[in-house]
Amino acid sequence: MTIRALVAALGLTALLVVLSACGSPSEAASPTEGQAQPMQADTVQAKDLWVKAVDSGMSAGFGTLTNTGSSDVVLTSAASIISSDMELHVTGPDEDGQMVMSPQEGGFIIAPGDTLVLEPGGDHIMFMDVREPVGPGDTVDLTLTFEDGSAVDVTAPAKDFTGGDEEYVPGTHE
Ligand SMILES: [Cu+2]
Repeated sequence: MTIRALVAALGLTALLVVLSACGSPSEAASPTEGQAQPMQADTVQAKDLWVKAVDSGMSAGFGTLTNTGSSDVVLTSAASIISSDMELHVTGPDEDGQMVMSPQEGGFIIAPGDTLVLEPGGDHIMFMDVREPVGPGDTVDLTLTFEDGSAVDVTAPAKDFTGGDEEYVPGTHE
């Protein structure tokens, strides 16, 4: 090996040491790099939730869900002890222009920073089969489950409300 080659080899080694030395701390300093995505349920902020008071049968839940994260969140199901069967519904005109509600296949997608508004006459959480009367002021426990399997428990007061009585059109309407 010539002197020149040896110097070059040493220089390269020194350069590699310098590169790896400054590589590790900068990786460690980056808070997001190499970390798992937060669970979807942890990035959703639920506000102003309420449920329509009802003696039995169908009812609906409303409020807002805000995605505070940096990835899409998909609400795929809701569950509550007051109704064995629940669905996520959208409301829109049928062929005759009458407002009807139907299941949202695949759930509600909420983009980062967006707020899903659940309101009478629009999107809502549907209680298909309430067995026990739910009176105004009662508290309804709800579990919201997201696409990644994460879930959040929320409570919603029941309120008297007339309206939101759109006709129900069971799934796969098209
Ligand atoms: Cu509905």
